Amino acid sequence: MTFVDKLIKAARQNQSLLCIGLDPDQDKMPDRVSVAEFNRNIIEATSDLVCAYKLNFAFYEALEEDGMSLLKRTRSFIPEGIPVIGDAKRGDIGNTARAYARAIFDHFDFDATTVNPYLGYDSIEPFLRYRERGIFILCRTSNAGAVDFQALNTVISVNEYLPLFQVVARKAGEWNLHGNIGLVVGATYPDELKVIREQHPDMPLLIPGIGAQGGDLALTVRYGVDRHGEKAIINSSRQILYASKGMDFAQAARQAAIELKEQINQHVKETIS
Ligand code: OMP
Repeated sequence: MTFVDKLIKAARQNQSLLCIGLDPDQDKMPDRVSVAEFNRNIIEATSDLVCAYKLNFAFYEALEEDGMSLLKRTRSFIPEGIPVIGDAKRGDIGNTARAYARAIFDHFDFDATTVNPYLGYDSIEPFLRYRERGIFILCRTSNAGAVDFQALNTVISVNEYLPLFQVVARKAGEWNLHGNIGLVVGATYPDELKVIREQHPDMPLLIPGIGAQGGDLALTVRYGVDRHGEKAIINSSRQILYASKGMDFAQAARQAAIELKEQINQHVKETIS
């Protein structure tokens, strides 16, 4: 089964476009709970409410020598049918990219990953060879500094200019020979999201920035979903994980996930009706 098939199946089964980002931060967790316990409880409390989980490598790497085993253990807590994105944002020369791809797909067995396109095609091609896995290319990121490079006008041909993020989106279409590419677009840039969805009506879009970063949920859904109201993976991490700092953290996360999932579904209904 391909990543997209698995994504659509989980989204339909749970009636959800919500992706929970499992980004563990010990300063925000109850003191007596280990990271493994925290993640396991969050997953058990929310796995019927999501279309995917996303694990950002940074939060595991920061846990020093335990980090990599916690990443693998957390991945193993997630039920079989739910796709898991290893958010590693890799980008390096081909030989190194092959090692990154082996680690993410063979060792950790993630269903999808995120990659940085700055080094060009040969840095991404080793990931694309894994035809059953999803490769999300950073296109328009959610942060304020996204404008530093991504908004710059780029010469395409004589008298033709496009902002760099649109060049990335265009290249992603050309590189998508196996149908396993998706794009990362921040919820904080709805106008750009609209342009990218119009350019790629069928591509899965990973959309972070809802909750702590203040992205607009109504516009994110309206511009992010495909014509069937699918293929938008709407990520929220801190808003769900740290809904409570007390021992009721898992129930609080469940409640926050239910509310967000229902709001998303309401907007989907309005968008496709
Ligand atoms: P919250 O802001 O806590 O919901 O977390 C957002 C998650 O999405 C973090 O893991 C970020 O690293 C990630 N992210 C963004 O916030 N913005 C982007 O443009 C891209 C990503 C990502 O690739 O997931």
